[in-house]
Amino acid sequence: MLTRMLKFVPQTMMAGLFALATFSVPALAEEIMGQPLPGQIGLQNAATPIAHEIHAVYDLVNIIIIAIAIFVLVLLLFVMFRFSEKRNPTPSTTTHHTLLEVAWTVIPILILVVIAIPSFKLLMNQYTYPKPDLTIKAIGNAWFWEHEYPDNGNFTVTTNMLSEEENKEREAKGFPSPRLLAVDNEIVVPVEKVVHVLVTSNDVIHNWTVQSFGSKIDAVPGRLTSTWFKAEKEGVYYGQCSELCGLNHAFMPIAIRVVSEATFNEWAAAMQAKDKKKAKELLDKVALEQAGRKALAQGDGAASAN
Ligand SMILES: [Cu+2]
Repeated sequence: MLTRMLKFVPQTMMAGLFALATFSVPALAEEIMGQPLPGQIGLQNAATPIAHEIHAVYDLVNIIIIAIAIFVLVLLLFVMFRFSEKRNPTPSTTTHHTLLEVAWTVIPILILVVIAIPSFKLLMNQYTYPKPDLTIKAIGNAWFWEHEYPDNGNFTVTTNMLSEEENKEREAKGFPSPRLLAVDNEIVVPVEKVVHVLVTSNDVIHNWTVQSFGSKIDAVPGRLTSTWFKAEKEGVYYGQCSELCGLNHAFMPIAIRVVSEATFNEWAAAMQAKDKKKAKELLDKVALEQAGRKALAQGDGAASAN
């Protein structure tokens, strides 16, 4: 808890200052979607309507926080200067000021109302599930994820994180393979479709989190929780278990490959037919295509598509 708070405080402050300075993420970051970037401050890029809304609320609250902090600081400095013993040797004995007391009660209430309105709207939207195009079931295990596809013949994708050596091997073959995020078996969903995720656990409490989707929900043994997302762009989106669950808590990433509907159907058919080789080949092809697009957009030409 303490380390969490220690980490959280400077990050929020930095992000706040950053938001004040620019109100956006650098243009380069725009193209890399679902993973953290070196030196990044602020939130990971939004890739769903809910994530966009989270960003809007985050920005609004940050602006209010910074404005209040500056106001209080200026007020303190003013009081220290104007009412120091030297400049104000005989202090006033005033103890009440009705108008001022009403103001410092009513203004904070109004500020809270301004925060509450978009915040409640966001909460409502997060828990209002549009009709699903696809439902998957995420099962947390110590320490890996399983995802079942009941709509497509009930096959299961079991996901384990790649080791350092496996990462290097993948990189050598031209696949982007971010450390602590890349996995052996990605889960696949179609782009621009509403996906419901039913979440549970086999052992202890885990948490199914994908930052760019604005999805974060506890995976509780014996219970079914849920979240939903509608990915706006093709690509790969990474998340992590976000409930301290034990020894390898930090090493059970979630990797979601968002693809066209046709590619999804092809992948799902191969998985259903237990043709794992074909499914894997298809995903490798898509991964290279998507990485190539990303590399071109960055203008560094290192597409490495072979
Ligand atoms: Cu976990």
